[in-house]
Amino acid sequence: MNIYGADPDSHDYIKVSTDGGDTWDIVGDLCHDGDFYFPGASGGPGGYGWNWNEYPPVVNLSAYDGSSSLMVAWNYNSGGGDPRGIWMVDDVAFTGDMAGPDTTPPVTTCTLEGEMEDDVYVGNVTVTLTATDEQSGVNYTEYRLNDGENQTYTDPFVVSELGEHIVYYHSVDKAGNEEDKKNCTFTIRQTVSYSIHLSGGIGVNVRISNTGEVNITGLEYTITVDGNLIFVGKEKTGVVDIPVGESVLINSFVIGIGKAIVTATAGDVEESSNAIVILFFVFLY
Ligand SMILES: [Ca+2]
Repeated sequence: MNIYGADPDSHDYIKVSTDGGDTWDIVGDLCHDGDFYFPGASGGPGGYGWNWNEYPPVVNLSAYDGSSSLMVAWNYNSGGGDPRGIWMVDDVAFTGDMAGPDTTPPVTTCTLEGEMEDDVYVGNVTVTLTATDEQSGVNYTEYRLNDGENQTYTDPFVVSELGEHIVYYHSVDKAGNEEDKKNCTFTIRQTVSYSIHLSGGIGVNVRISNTGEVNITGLEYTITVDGNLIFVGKEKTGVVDIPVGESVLINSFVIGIGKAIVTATAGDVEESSNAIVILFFVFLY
């Protein structure tokens, strides 16, 4: 028999350890908990008895279901003015369904809540991670949003930033089984807004300004100069990226003479103007 930290102040506790005796949980207080007093037996406080020979204490250990090992100890104190405590175990019986060691990782699910149009969210998205584990129970759930830091999940969190998002998540149970990493993805709508301004000079000058709240990438544009005597620069196409609050200036070189119509199209926005072209000068009116 081993003696584990016997202490007269903790006498008549039943304790269990899942780590080989390093730490102990109190699962029964035979001295102070009325559930362990036995009317009719002798020797207990207030007329109650502690006759554990006839009335063995029963402790529910279901909270330890799935533990790979379980040690049980009972602290017994001798009476008298100089009590001495020892831990002892005798005639212990385990009953119930023994599930054996927990080797199955938890299962975590990701739930998204928010207002949707088509399959895109149009406002804040609340992310809820729910983990279950059938044996030892969930120890913790960990997640990461996009390129952020790993963090321990405690409560649902809100994502409000526009764009595409990915939440990586997984859980670990109390037996150390680790769930494979999963992820859920969603998009919060990006509202793209921009304006086109035409001006003349040497060639056609088109300024496209990002007036929205998100960066514009891959915006296709077309500049056409439609006239009978336009020899160079009838059409120019390209693709631009425009950060929030910025603009790009595109020059389309022209050689021609006479009246023309200048049209600039970017995405689904179009601006046009009448023009007179004299060699490589363009006058808009
Ligand atoms: Ca498990």
